[in-house]
Amino acid sequence: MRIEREAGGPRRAMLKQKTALITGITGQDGSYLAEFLLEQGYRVVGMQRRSSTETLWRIAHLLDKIELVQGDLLDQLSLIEIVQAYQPDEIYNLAAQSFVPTSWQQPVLTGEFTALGVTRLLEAVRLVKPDAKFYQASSSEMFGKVVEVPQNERTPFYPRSPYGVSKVYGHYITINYRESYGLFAVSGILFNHESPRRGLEFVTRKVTHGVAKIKLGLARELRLGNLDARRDWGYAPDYVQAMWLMLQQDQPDDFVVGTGKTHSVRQLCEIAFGCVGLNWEDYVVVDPALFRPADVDLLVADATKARTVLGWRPTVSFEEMIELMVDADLRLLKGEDVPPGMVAPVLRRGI
Ligand code: NAP
Ligand code: F7E
Repeated sequence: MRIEREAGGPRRAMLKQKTALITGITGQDGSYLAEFLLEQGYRVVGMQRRSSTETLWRIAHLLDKIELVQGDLLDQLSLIEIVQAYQPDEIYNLAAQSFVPTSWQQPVLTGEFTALGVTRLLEAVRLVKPDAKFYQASSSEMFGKVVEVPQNERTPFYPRSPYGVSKVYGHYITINYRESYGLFAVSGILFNHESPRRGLEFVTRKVTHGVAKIKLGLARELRLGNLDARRDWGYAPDYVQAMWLMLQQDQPDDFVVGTGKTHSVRQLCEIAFGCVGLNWEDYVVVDPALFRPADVDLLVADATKARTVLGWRPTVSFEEMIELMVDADLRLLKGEDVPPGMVAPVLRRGI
């Protein structure tokens, strides 16, 4: 929180609370960002799309501290009305169709959410609150079939999925609104980041949850696709701090955020099964149905700029993160206390 002093001295000192709007607050990153911004003293407003089923489990522990408002990246007017009503100082656009395989099954919808949704939100900012600072959740998937190793802010893009293509659009439209209208709009090119709140379909959580099920006798095998794919995997709570730091700079700029270390899915399995004293080769089954039409083989970040300009550094190693995820999944499946924001209603019923 910033204390602003007015003319008249400290007696007239005024505490000005900043308002942050988060789209995608029900997702992994939205939940951690909301926690972080509350700790900084922000008023946090989360945009939630209408659903007939429960999507609030990651933020259930925050519901009395944040404000939720219904809106959808597909609906221009809802975005304009939300920006008008809350007059946010900072806007974090985290909402997206974020699962890469789904982007081949629903490429048009992915483009509507993940690409054009960014323009709709930027239009709302331009028309209603052009002095708001805007963060766009860009992705290392934009580097795709990488043309250099490691990847930094100057590395050319070569996306390999409709998701990656949509994120390239979101990245460039953010820069275009900055250059066309002078908006404080930044693009954070974040490499994969994970946590116990990660969706079960993403490979780290699929593996840690699968390991826990096998250890507890609830499953006998774990079916996976491409074990050779390599990713730069970091810990999600570290990454939401980088988002915030980007909006605290004097000038808007784009940053790559990652650990600089890469591991294969095979190594992920070795480490995760090792956490419970099992040999991954006894349980992992390679299923050709889980291979992607085009995959990203190798990602590794050169986050020098984030380190030097933002002072950002990862605090949790890959091995520590996988261990804490396996531990959290074991607790979840045993019905013990779990970290906040982890218990999906469907899992609570043991399905
Ligand atoms: P996530 O867990 O999949 O969350 C996505 C969020 O977007 C959910 O809150 C979802 O709401 C919301 N959403 C989807 N479509 C929407 C729509 N049409 N209107 C409004 N909200 C909508 O994703 P995440 O891992 O937190 O990632 C956050 C952002 O960072 C995403 O844009 C993702 O593409 C990007 N990113 C992620 C990573 C990573 O490794 N996690 C890396 C780079 C970039 P529901 O709850 O209703 O589904
Ligand atoms: O896959 C391989 C798969 O789905 C990682 C999103 O947050 O990060 C995420 O995208 C790798 C791929 O993440 C399985 O082929 C093998 O090479 O966990 P993932 P992702 O596709 O990298 C980026 C930065 C984002 O922006 C996205 O929103 O793992 N893999 N076997 C598998 N992947 C899955 N999901 N399931 C498998 O069984």
